[in-house]
Amino acid sequence: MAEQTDKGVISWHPNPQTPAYVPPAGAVDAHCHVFGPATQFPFAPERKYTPGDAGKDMLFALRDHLGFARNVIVQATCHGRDNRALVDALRASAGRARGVASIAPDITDAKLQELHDAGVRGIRFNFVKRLVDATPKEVFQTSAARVQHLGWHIVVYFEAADLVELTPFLKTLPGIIVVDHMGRPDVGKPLSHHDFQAFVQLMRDMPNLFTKVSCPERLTIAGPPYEDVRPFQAHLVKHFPDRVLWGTDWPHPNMKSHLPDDGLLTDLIPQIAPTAALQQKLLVDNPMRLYWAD
Ligand code: 0GY
Repeated sequence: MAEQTDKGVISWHPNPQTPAYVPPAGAVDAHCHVFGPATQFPFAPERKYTPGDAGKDMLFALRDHLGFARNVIVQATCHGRDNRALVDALRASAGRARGVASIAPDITDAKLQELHDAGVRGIRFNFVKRLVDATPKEVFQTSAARVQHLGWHIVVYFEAADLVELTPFLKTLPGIIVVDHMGRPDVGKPLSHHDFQAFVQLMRDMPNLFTKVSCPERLTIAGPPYEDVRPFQAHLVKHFPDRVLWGTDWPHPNMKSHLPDDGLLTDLIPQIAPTAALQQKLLVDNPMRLYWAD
């Protein structure tokens, strides 16, 4: 269970197992966050949750423990559009981390360039209502246009129930679009259910769409080892091997049911990407193309 401390909620496993699975050389954990430390990087006033500190040193130690080479750090909503903790982590990573920021549409070109120089390669649009107040789609479209000259892509986070409404918007976005956590399917419904098939069809229709086969700990109904989520992950890896990414989601914001063990999550990779060739694409080739192309 998550632990409420006087400094915020701890929802990550303090002693993740050492994975038996060894990721390929250069493997990327393409979805993780940093929180604070709050004394140095205060959380945003508009945040919907307050986590405990989970800073860059902890993240880099986890990266090494799990056998990964690189991280993609995604700006978490608890830091709002204040990307300072993210930028600090990127600069401290010696080139081993790249970032996804949250920006305002009127951000200056100089500030965008500063983010780029730090290692930011994308921006995130969040539609999950429990995490953020709604942003008009036109605002997101302006932000998307602002970052095209930098070659950045767009990360989108939404719930499965919102896919139909969001599809026309997604089709207007320029460049590469990465959907977090497989569009959050309801894993209580079968793989063949039209909700998940609508997402699969969108992957077919939009060659610029990528997805992260991440967050079984969030999507599961059964609990660890997340067998109910595995068919969804494996299906996407099998059918879209060049457009899938994987990440731990450490430090697992808002997890309440249990503390996810990142070692276990790593050990499950061969079950969703069963061959060395698929693992190489999922963990190395695909994220390197998106985040370390320059
Ligand atoms: C995730 C998922 C969640 C939180 C955030 O930015 C965030 O606060 O993304 C969530 O609560 O589902 O990807 O970390």
